[in-house]
Parts: sequence; structure tokens; C-alpha cells
Amino acid sequence: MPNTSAIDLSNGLLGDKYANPITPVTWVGASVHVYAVDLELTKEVDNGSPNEGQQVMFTITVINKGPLDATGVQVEDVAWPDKLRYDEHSGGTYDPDPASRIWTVGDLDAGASATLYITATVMQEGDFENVAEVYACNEPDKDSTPNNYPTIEDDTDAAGGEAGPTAVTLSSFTSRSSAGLGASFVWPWMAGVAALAMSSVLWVRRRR
Ligand SMILES: [Ca+2]
Ligand SMILES: [Ca+2]
Repeated sequence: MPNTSAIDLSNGLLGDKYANPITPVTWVGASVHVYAVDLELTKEVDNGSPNEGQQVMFTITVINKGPLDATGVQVEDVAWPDKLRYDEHSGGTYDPDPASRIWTVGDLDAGASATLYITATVMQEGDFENVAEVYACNEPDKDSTPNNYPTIEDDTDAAGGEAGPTAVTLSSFTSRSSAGLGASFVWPWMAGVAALAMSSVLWVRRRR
């Protein structure tokens, strides 16, 4: 009697334990991981401590570590704070509409990367951290899922910092002359000019 307990892959059945050739076999506890790409995303800001009213530039990079080419790749700016005003972008196709904020990357071959630059103005002091994540990809990813933030994976990254108050300059003093603080600076200056003019008049009269 031959040993029939070994797995018989020729007909997809399990030996003598499942002798009926038409009985379907259910594999319990087994899992098969099938993936095609591995997208990784990074996001950086050029200045993590700007003053209110200053521009900062975000750099978003997505790389496909393969092994296969990726298609239909999109990246979304999620959790974009109201205090950040979008100004411009370069390096790719980006929709700055608040209802979208989608960067259309398109095809990304294995080993290739793409980079987008977004310039924004910090309109208020305080935390301005924000997040970018891979939003879509036609192929399954090894270790991340598109558009499932706030789950943190290698297709997600945050950048930002803490903005300080508006920088104080001489022009900001004079432009706020009606606010009291400016007046305390402007009036002594005007008084000094008036005193200089009066002394000049007296000097001319004395010379006559
Ligand atoms: Ca990934
Ligand atoms: Ca994700």
C-alpha cells in the first residue's frame, strides 16, 4: 500500500485524509502575501520656526521601492491647517483646492521617485504641522494602504513646526502709529525734529 499522506499538488488534494477527489479543501491558518510595489513618502519643511506672515516651503517626495512599477499614484495633503495659506507649487500637478489638495504623480517605475514643492505663508503663530499620504495606487503595496490616515505607515509623513509672532521692525512701528505703541515712538521723533528746527531758527536770528 503506497503512502498517500503527502500533499498531492497534481490534483490539489491532500492524500488519503481527503480521499474524495471532489471535496474542496480549505486551508486554515495559512496566508499568502502578494504585493507589487512599496511606496514610501517623506515630507519636510525648510523652516520649522518662522514668524507669523513668513513663507515656508514644503518638499514632498514619494519613492517606489518596487519590485514592480506603480501606476495611478496620487498623494494628498491631509490635515492642512487653516493658518497655512497656499501660495504656489512646482515640480508636479497639484490641486490646491481645500476640497482636494491632491498631487497627481501618475506612473512611478520601480526605483523611481518624484518630488513636489509647495510654498505657503504661515498666517498665525503656533503649530503648523501637516501631513501628506499616498492617496491612491493601482497596485497593492507591501506594507501600507493608501488613504487610511490617521494610521501611520511608510506612505505617511508630517512636517511643520511652531511659528512665532510677527517680527517687529521699524516699519511695523510707524505703520501702527494709531495703535499707541507706534505713537509712543513717532511723537518723540517728531518732537526732536521740531526742536532741531526751532534751534535752527534761533541760530539764524542770532547771526543777523
Ligand atoms: Ca509602502
Ligand atoms: Ca497609508
